[in-house]
Amino acid sequence: MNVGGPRFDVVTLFPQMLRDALGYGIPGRAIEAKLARLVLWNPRDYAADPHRTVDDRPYGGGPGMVMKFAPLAAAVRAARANRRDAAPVIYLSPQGQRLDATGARALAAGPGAVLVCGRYEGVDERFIIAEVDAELSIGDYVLSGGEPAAMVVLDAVLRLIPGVLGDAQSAADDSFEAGLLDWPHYTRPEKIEGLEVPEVLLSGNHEAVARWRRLEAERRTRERRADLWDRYFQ
Ligand code: 9D3
Repeated sequence: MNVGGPRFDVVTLFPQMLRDALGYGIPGRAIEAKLARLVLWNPRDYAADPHRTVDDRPYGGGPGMVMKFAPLAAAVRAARANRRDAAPVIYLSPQGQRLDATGARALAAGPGAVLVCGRYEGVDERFIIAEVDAELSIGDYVLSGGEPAAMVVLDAVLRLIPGVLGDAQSAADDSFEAGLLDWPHYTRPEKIEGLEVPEVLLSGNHEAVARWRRLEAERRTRERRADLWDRYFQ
């Protein structure tokens, strides 16, 4: 079960945005190595009229447009029918539960999901009622659509799939996985505009280096992110 890693279907009016963004770096490698699958669905391909209309004016008036039920639902149903499992349909939306490390870990460990990206002012509420299992936000700021959020979700999730990261950069070592911010990093040269590398990092004493890094990570977390620090000591 779940051989080949999780499968993510993304329903989006701009599939090339996702293909492009997830073609690089760690997510690119994960997909290339078939440790995860990405399948893109465009609601415009499921619009029945000659103009392939996907949006319409909001009932009640006001500015902006709303994504129509029919093309969206047809695209999601096509994605679901194309899967052999019953993965959740997740609508990326500012009204959703906020993504965190726990949520990313759950998505990486499961079968995947059908991610739905909205554009314009949002989608017809009846689409959410009929097709959506959960809503997911990436934070309290306004994006121009769900696509950048889907990129963030998939970037965070794909790197957690076993085999995607090498042992050398194991996900378990990451700051948020450990519950701490990162420590400071330095590389050559030893002196830059009067700024020197902390001596311990040049000492060759691996125990002392590990102690220093842990202390710096803790200090920075305490000073910059009291919220994370409190959870670290729960
Ligand atoms: C200015 C538009 N707003 C009117 C009150 C509402 C609004 C509509 C559509 C706000 C954002 C969006 C598009 N955002 C997303 O699709 C989105 C999102 C986000 O904006 N912030 C954080 N997470 C997400 S997930 C999807």
